[in-house]
Amino acid sequence: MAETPQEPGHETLSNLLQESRRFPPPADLAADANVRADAYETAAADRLGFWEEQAGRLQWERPWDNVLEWEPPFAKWFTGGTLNAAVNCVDRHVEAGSGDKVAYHWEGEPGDTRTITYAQLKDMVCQAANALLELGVTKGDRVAIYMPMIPETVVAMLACARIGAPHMVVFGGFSVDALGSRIDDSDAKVVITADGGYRRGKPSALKASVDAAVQDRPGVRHVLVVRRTGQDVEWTEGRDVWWHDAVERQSTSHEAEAHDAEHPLYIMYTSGTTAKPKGILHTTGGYLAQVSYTHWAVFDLKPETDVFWTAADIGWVTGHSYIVYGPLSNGATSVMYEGTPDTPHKGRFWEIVQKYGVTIAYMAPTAIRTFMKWGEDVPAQYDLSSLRVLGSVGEPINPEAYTWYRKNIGGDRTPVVDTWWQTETGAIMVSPLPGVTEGKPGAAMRPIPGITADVVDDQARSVPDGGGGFIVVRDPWPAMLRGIWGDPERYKETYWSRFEGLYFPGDGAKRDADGDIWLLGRVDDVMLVSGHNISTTEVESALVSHPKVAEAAVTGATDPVTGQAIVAFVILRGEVGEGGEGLVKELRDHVGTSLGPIAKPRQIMVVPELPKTRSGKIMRRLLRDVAENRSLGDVSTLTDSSVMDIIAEKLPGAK
Ligand code: 6R9
Repeated sequence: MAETPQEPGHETLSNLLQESRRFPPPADLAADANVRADAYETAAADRLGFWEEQAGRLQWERPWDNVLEWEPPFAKWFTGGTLNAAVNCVDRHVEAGSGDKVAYHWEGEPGDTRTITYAQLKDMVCQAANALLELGVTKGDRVAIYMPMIPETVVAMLACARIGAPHMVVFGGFSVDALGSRIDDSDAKVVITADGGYRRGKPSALKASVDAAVQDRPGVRHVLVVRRTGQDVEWTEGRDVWWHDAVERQSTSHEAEAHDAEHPLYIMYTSGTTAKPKGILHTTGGYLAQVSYTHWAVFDLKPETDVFWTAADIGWVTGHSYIVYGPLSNGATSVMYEGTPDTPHKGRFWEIVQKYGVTIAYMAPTAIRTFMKWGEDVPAQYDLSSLRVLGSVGEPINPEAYTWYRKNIGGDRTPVVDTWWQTETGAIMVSPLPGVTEGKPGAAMRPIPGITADVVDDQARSVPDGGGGFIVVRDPWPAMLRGIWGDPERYKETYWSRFEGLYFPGDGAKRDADGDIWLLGRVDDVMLVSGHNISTTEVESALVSHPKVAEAAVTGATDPVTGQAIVAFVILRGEVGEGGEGLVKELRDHVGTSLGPIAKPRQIMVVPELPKTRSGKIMRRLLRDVAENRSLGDVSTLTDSSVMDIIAEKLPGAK
């Protein structure tokens, strides 16, 4: 452990380096894999040529003149080229004879289902595009989308893309304030919403939040409303329009214009910690090229036979890239599910896998840890033998969660790809390749072909094997953000000022003895305890490796003696109950044995829930507020704001 004398602030704990479990790719998958080991070298030898080849996966109206124009830190990819993202996702598959192929097996939470073919999707997208034009939306206008997980959400996004109106999707769980501030910042002209959606067995209202948000925002000229739940809604004549009135009477043909490769495709806000949310801007050609390539390469997608399921919300970048643009650009068949994993029962996800024969499933570690908490008997009741690749995204996956996922969901057979990326990167950046990489629980392994990510120390020097520091990206990549909407200075400052000439995503990382990369969470979350840098991820992983713990969140709280002290919040596994008297000591000792005495939490609190964002990320800053007895900061991006009340009930200090 990190007792070796080094300069304070430089050491990393070494427990994860001891992970010795290895899972080589299954022989049949490797033999037939989309990507082989030589892809790394080929891409490195001619990076731009490699991405040019990937852009060739798409249908271009006019080919590009230049692959890359790079005026650091501003990149333009495939300049001079023109294409239409919606045509690439839909029309071209229909034209190629795949109109009858299923684009989405959609499953509503109450159990209603819809099957949408590529031909139907094309008609719906054209109708919606015509309706948006009729509502006065023109190329370049921003359209806000605040929707449940229903097919019309995808249709709305593609209709915007088709006419060149950047969409701005706001997660349906966000508050009125969060929606309002995003409408302001992006200056959206139209909001597309639904009366409500189903969550946890009940219709939850969306239109009411939109009403509250647009009330004092006359810039929003129309609200287009899908009827999903049939619940009562308030109606503002002239402004509000039903989808079934405005869209369904439109012609199913719409001549799509090809847009510049650099035409804005969408804006997606990331919440940040305290500051105002950043509108991350993505453009068309480079984004689509990398999303399409990574979806095909990282999941070994066979569009003819696979059934792909990203169990995430479309209001998260993961939904944009791997429910919508990746799968559709590859002509894949996807599953889309509206609701929560425990409605009406805890086996809902596995029932869906069994029902549709899902072959590739992609989800967040937070979901996996929840399934661990519910116990392995739940998935054991379903036939999951169709699965051949599993993916993880959103947070570091603890080695324990990885092995549980592989064993209980993947039948000890499927590779698990731990994919590291961000809203800002647009697409997967660091990940194993399922037919090439020997899986190692907890490690995202190495940059995918064509990406030059590295781990550097605070002087921007590449760290040797066994070293820790920060993840950076050396060269521009096609799906990179093109900036922060309306704020180029903040873009430079946030991502390009920490290390000269390098993109800094804000995550800590280390390189193990084999040279493989481990992501350690946001650097803001790193704790400094008696001069030692300790990552929250490592303490959390140590806690989760205890058989009684399902989930753990760790934060640093100011401490008069050690500078910062480690405070842990744990959720126990279902069968453990309250845990009993000796549990806290047992857990502290367990962390001490796994990581060393310095990493022992000062305090461990057993809680029923943890505060999380739309993507399942734990909002550690709120826990820090609790640990330091402060009133809570901004909670508008919590998926469920009642969680903090539940924690408060358990803990005297929390308000
Ligand atoms: C796709 C997405 C980005 C942040 C990122 C990092 C964390 C995502 C991860 C991961 C470790 C992984 N993150 N994937 N950390 N291993 N496989 O999550 O985008 O919501 O913008 O979050 O999520 O901290 O910087 P976004």
